[in-house]
This record gives sequence, structure tokens and C-alpha cells, in this order.
Amino acid sequence: MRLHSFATVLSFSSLSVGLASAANLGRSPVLPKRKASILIDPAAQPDLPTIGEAKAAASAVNLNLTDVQADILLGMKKDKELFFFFSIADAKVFKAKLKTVVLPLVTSTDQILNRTTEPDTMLNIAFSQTGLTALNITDDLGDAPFAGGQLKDIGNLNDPGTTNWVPQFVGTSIHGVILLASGSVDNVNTELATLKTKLGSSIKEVYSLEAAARPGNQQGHEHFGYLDGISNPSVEGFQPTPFPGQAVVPTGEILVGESGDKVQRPAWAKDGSFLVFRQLEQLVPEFNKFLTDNPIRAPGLTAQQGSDLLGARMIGRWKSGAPVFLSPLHDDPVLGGDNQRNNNFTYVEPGQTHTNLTDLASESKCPFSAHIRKTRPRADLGLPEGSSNDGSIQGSSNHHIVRGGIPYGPEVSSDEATSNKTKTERGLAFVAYQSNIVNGFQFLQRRWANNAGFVTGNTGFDPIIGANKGLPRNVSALDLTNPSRTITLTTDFVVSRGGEYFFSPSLSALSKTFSA
Ligand code: N7H
Repeated sequence: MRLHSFATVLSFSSLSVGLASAANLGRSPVLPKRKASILIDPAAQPDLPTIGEAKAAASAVNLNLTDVQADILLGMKKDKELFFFFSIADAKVFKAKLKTVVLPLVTSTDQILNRTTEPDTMLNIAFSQTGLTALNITDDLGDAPFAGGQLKDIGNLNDPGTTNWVPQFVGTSIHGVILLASGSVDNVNTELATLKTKLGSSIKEVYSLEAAARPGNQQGHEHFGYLDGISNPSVEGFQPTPFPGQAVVPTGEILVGESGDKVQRPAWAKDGSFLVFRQLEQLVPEFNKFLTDNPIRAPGLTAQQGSDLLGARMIGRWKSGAPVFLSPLHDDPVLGGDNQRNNNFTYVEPGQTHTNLTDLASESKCPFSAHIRKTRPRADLGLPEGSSNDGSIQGSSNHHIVRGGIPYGPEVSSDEATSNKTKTERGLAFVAYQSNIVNGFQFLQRRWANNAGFVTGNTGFDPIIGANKGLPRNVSALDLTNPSRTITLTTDFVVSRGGEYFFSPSLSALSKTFSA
């Protein structure tokens, strides 16, 4: 698979000249919004904290961000990224090289937040259960899906078997993944080449996937065209002030061994996180055809507007990122681009604390089945999230993940657009971090997205990621002119190509437990 050509990134040296002259003039330098960074930073996504803010937040909960791998709390801000899946061929040599070759390159959270310490290429590393075993690390990490591997979890995820899986994900031979991210593919490839030479025959490449933020004004948007990475939780110890509407989660919901993680684990696992990787193919021409063929025929809307409305109600947001709950009939790009407003809603009107799940009117602005409502039901479980859950609804508020994925594959070609058929694979390299896979990714996929009875009665499947083992999926209330109408989807627009569960250890664990 080939990647697009990239814009040249402003070099740090040219930026520092600018800062120096501002300082000489006696003015405080105005820092651009991470212009020189290897990361993307769409205005609509929540900003990363500054290093100062993050350090203050971390010290308040006694967290050492120097010890946490960078990708865990970063979100969907990578520009070019390569996922390099490997097996360990010689554990003894690998352990030695991990310390001398890999560890010095591993990027920490504080490093990525500071433009003066940000590397040209960010590197993170994580291991599967079979990887731990290969390294003779026998402690039980206390997470059943991780211990069994993703293949064994396939029944819980409702994938239709492994027919669509990338063959290398079928089995348990992947011992680890190296994540390389930068502003240029050349940087990524150079870093990988150096690493491969130095690691020599201690590892074997099993599979790799190149990914990149989409070009031009689609930067930050996933392949269906919708802005992504808006609603990640605000993690205590990282972000001092949440953006309006962000879920605030205890550090231990994402980082193992921190406050909020209730599972007994080995001491060395502290400040690591479970990384769920899924290669999710997106059938974009087929999705677009479905929207064209099924416009919502609301009064005053053209067919095109009706199709756009259907897509927006399937996701819960318009392409700009504007939530349908706040802008129910038309996209509102100004709202979508405003990170102070675009996540500030609960699915109930101000003053109400719980959605009336038996009233069809509760879905007039946004269906219960919409992707973002399924995966974060907000007031549907009571406000603050889940706290007034009476037990009649599965789940409570401890089901948050930090999504760190990135699109892969080329733009839709004109041939694909006119034939309404995917000819080259594209999709989302889905990455989620959490301290507990059963409560995190697996819960969202299995108990919510795939569960036609969640959030209530005949809500139906999440039309984007809900899986029914390849069988048709019913979805309710997409049509706001007739909310009791059920639409049956006969195509899965998102196809699982499989993946693996990993553990991304702290830097000190990499140094002490994983190295020799
Ligand atoms: Fe989703 N999409 O384009 O439709 N997702 N997602 N996701 N997703 C979100 O709010 C998408 C997937 C979540 O806090 C947005 O940041 C696609 C999986 C969660 O309100 C968009 C794929 C899982 C949220 C997409 C995919 C989730 C979320 C809106 C696969 C978990 C935040 C942007 C190809 C099992 C909900 C935003 C909240 C948002 C899309 C996968 C979960 C546009 C295409 C597998 C928790």
C-alpha cells in the first residue's frame, strides 16, 4: 500500500529563530498551535495540555509522565504512522537490545508534549501475551482477553469468523508491535530501517501497516469523511481542565495500577496500558451509495441533504464534527470546528438528568443507535454519566477508552466512486488504550455496539461498528420522520480484518522487567 506525498513540516530550527527574534524585541513569543510538531492538531479536537499543565496535573495525583509511553494519552493526532508487528526469534539477544537499542528511542508522554524534546519520530512498543511468554515474563496481568489474545475473543466481538482477517492476525505468533509516528514517511522509514538493522535476527517481521492522516482539508477526518478524535476522555493526571462535555476519568481507568484500577496486578505493570489494535476496513463507496439510495425525506430537505442527514444520524455527528443533538437537520461547520462547544451535550435538555428511554421523542435529535451514542450514552445512563444507573441498564460510567487510531489506505479513486465498489483497501487502524479490556474496548463493542437491546428495547445495532457475525443488522430511529421504522442493513460498512491485544509497559518496566 502506498502513502500520499506529504507537506514539508516547518523545521524546529526555523521556528526557534522566530522565537529568538521575538524575545530580542522584548515581546513574549506567541507559540503557534504546534506548527512545528510531528503531530496534527485540528482546531476541532481538544488541545493537548502544555507540558507545564500536564506536569502540574500529574503531580497532583503523583503520576510520573516521564514513565508513561507517549501514545497512550495522545489521542488521534498522528500524521504518518507505521505499525510494525514482530515475533521474537532470540529472546536473550532481544532483551539485551531492548535496553541498548530500543529503550533510548522510546518516547515518553512528557517528551511528546514539549516541542523542544519531541523527537523526529515517536517510537512506542507493546507486547502481546505470547510476547510476554517468549520473554519469560510469567506474571498474570489480570486481564482475560489480553491473556487469551484477540483471536480467542472473536466470539465476543461478533466478527463473522476469520475469513476477512489478515492471515498474520490469525494465530498467536505476533509477540509485539512497534509504533512509529512522525510528520514524514521518510522519517518513519529511516527509523525503522535503523531499528531493524540493530535488532538483526533477534526479531522477525510478521506484518506491518502504514497509516496516515488524510490529506488537505480532510486532515483529522476518517475515510467516511467525518471528523474524528473529538471526544476522548480527559484523564486525571494529564489534562488539568476538561473541555466542555469531555468525560473526566480517573487515571486508573486508562493506566494500570493507578487510582481507579481495581484489579490486582504485578507491581511492574504500573503505568502501562492495554493497547487494543484492530484493522477495520471501511467500505466507503458502498457506504456512500447506501446514503444516496436512502435519503431521509424530511420536509424542506433536498435528496442530498436527506442523505447527509442519514449519515449524520448513523454516526451522531456531521462531517464537520458538529453533533446532531445540537444541530439536528443541517451541518454547522462553525459549531463542528469549535472545541469549546462541539462536545458539550448530554442527550437531555439542560436541567434533566436522565433520558426518558421509553419516549420516541428522545431520539428526535439523535437516535439511540448512533455510533457515538452507543459507545458513550452520556445521560442515557443518567448524569453524571452512569451514576444514577438503577441497574436495569448494562454498564455504568467506567467504560472509557482513549482512542489513538489513524486512517490507512488511499483516498477513494474516481473508478471506485463511479462503480460504488471498493477496489483498494482503506480503513481505520483502530487503537484503544484502557486499564481493562473487558470494561473498555470489549464492553463498548460487545455490550453496547453489538447489542440490539442497548440502550433500550429495539434500539438495534450501532450502524457503523455493530457486528452481527456478518448477518443483516436492524437499526431503529434513523428516520426522524418515522422513528419507529426499522432499517435493515445488509452490508457491514466496517469490516474487521482482525488484530491483537497488547500491553504497553512503562519505560521503567521496559528497562527493568523486559530488558536483560
Ligand atoms: Fe468510533 N466514524 O467515522 O464513524 N467514531 N469509529 N469507534 N468512537 C467516533 O467524537 C468510527 C470505533 C468510539 O465520546 C466519531 O471523536 C469509525 C470502535 C467512541 O461521544 C467518529 C470506526 C470503537 C467515540 C467515529 C470507529 C469506537 C467514537 C466521532 C471504524 C469502540 C466517542 C468523533 C472504522 C469499540 C464517543 C469523536 C463520545 C467516536 C467513527 C470505530 C468508539 C466519526 C469509522 C471499534 C467511544
